[in-house]
Amino acid sequence: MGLLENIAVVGQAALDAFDQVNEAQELEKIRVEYLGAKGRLTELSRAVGSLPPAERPQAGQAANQALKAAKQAYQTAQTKLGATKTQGVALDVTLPGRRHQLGREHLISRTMTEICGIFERLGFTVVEGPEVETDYYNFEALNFPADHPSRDMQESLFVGDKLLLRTHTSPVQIRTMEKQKPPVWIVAPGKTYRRDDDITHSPMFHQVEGLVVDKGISMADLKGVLSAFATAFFSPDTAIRLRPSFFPFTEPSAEVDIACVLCGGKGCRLCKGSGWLELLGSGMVDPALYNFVGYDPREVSGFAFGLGVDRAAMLKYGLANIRHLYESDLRFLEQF
Ligand code: 2NM
Repeated sequence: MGLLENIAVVGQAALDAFDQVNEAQELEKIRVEYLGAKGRLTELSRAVGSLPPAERPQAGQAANQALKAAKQAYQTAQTKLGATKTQGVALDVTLPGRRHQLGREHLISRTMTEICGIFERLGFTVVEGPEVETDYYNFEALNFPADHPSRDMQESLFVGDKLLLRTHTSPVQIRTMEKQKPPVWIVAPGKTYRRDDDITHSPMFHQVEGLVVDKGISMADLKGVLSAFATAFFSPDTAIRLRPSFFPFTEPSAEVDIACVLCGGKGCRLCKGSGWLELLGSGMVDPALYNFVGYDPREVSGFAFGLGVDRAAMLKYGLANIRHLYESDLRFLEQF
C-alpha cells in the first residue's frame, strides 16, 4: 500500500472512531492513537518528507486534509461528550452553599486608620503625598543641614541624583503649607523608607506625622493633643511624659514616652526598668520652616510630631519582632 492510500485508509478510520466514541476516556485514547505526537496520522504526515520530491506535494496535501478532518471530528466528539456530561450533573439546589474565605485588613492598615481617626476627632484633616520625593521637600525645606547624616546614601534610599524614597512624611506637611494658609491642623499617614533592618526596624515602615499651625499655639497644646491621643489609642489611664530631644525641624523638641504598657510604670523587662516606653518625636515648629512656605512667624506658631505606626502597633499588641508584620504568614495576621 502506497503512502497516499495509507493516509486515506487511516484518515477514514480516525473519522469513524471519533464518530462512534461515546465516552470521554475513550475519546482521549483515540486522540492519542491518531493525533498524538506518535499517533498514526501524525507519523504518516511525517513520512511525506521521505518521499521522492515529485510525489511530495500530492501526499502532503492529502496528509494535511486528513489531519484537519480528524481534528475537526475530534472537536465535534468532544463537544458532544462534554454536553452530555454537563447534562448528567444537574444543579443540585439542596447542597449547602460554598463558604467564601473572607480576608481582613492588614494590622498596619487598621492601626493607621485608627490613629488617623483619633486625630480626625480632635479636629485634624488627613492629607497624603508622594512616596518618591525631591531632596528639597524631604530635607532642604525641613531645615536639614547639608551634612546631616540622613542625607547620606548610607541612611536614605536614593533613586536618582536629587530623588529619594521619602524618609518621613514631613514633606507632605511642607507641600500642604505651600498650598494653604493657617490655620493648619493636619496628619500625614503613609509609607516611609530608610536603610534600616533589624527586629524593630524594617526598610519600609509607616508613619503618621501631625502638624498644627495656628494663632497662639504653645507647648501646652502639643502635650494636650498627644496625651489625648495616647489615652484614646492605648487606654484611658495611659500617662505620658516629655523628654528633651532634638530634631532639625523643631525647637524645642521633645520625645514623648508613655507609661509602660506591660508594667504600668513599675519597671520591667520591656521598659528596661524605667517604667516608660518611647512612643513618638515632637516639638514646636522651628520658625525657619515658615520662611520656606511664606508664613509669618510673628503671626502664627505651631507644633509637629512624628509617630511610627509599626512601633505603635508593636506596643499595643505586644509584638516582639517587626518582621511578623511583613511576612504574610496568615497564622500571625489572622489573630488581629
Ligand atoms: C518628628 C518629630 C518632630 C515633624 C515636623 C514636621 C513639619 F514638617 F511640619 F515640620 N512634620 N513632622 C516632626 C517633628 C516629626 O518625627 C519624629
